[in-house]
Amino acid sequence: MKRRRQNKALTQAATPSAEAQWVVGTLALITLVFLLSAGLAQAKPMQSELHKFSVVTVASGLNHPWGMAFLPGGDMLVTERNGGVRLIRDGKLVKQPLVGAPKAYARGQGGLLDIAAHPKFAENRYVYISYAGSGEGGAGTEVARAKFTGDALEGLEVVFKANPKTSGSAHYGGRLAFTPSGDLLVTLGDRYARMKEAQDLNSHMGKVIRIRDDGSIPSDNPFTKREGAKPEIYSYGHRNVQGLALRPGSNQIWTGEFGPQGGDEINIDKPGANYGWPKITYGEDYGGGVISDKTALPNMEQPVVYWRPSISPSGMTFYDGDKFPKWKGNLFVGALSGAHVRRLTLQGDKVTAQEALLEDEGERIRDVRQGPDGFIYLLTDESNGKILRLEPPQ
Ligand SMILES: [Ca+2]
Repeated sequence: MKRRRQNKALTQAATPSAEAQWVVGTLALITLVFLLSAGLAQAKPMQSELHKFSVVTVASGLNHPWGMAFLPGGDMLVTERNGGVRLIRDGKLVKQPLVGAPKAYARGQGGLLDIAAHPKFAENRYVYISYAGSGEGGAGTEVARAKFTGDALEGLEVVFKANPKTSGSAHYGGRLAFTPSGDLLVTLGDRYARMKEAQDLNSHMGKVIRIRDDGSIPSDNPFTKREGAKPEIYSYGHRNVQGLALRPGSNQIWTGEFGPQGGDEINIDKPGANYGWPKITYGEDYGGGVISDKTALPNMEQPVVYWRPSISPSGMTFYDGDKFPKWKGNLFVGALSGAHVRRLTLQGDKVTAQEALLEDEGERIRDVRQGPDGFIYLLTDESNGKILRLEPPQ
């Protein structure tokens, strides 16, 4: 009995010590988590030809983030390829994906793709989302819009479906941009059907299209009066366009597309124009086969620049902010296989210099955008994908 009491006393004596250990352990863990999150927010200094800059991790833990949209008031929406639309509010990633997103065919390169806010978002709350949608025949690029209520998407409504749907899960295109007149541009890949579709005006594959915000056809689209042509088509002969940017101070639409092995291109997109794929190309088939022995043909557009070997140009943007004055007017292109951000200096419509930024980071860059704050935002294409921000050094 006495011994038992003694044991109990020992046990009791041990309890505060265990608690103390627990408290110390928890404090250490909290400190570690704090230090780690402080580390995430910490700016990593970088040197480039024209500017020193810092890379800040805004958020991590995103599943292959694909597109981003900045909303008035400071919110930011980011798509994840596996189906999530994520909200970044007050600079922090909200834990749960938004309810009400379109159901995407998330396989291969398919899934949720880009997201864009309506130019009059402040009035109508519309956001537009592109994605791979499944249906009869396989899958194809679709665009839907919904109203962002502040914590959910409501009233999802499909405004465009690429026709035909086909098997396979590659080359959806999917980049979105609004023109100054309020029309929506959508890029559509060739779905890896290179022998025919991109040149066929009766197919949406391998095209850039232009629609009104409700999905109807602008009357001045180039092929509205041509029999057998899809009236949404704005330009054709593309392979897989994932770069789309309007050049500030001009009416120019610039696109970037993946070539096959070699032959990635940046083009100035003109209504009705043919960009040549697969009749002309600076690339070759994977493994070295010939796709075309021609790099130019009459009535087919030449790229502003092409890359051999490939860098895999994805999202891109012109910089016109005031945070990096010497980068003003430059085109920034996210490179996937190249794993860097390519900065292009332009003189008129000519590329006069190129620089690879963030090469040492080795991140596949899916999208590049300029934020309303004048900083440059990047998405990394990883299962633990990140939103990175380039800002002047602190
Ligand atoms: Ca071309």
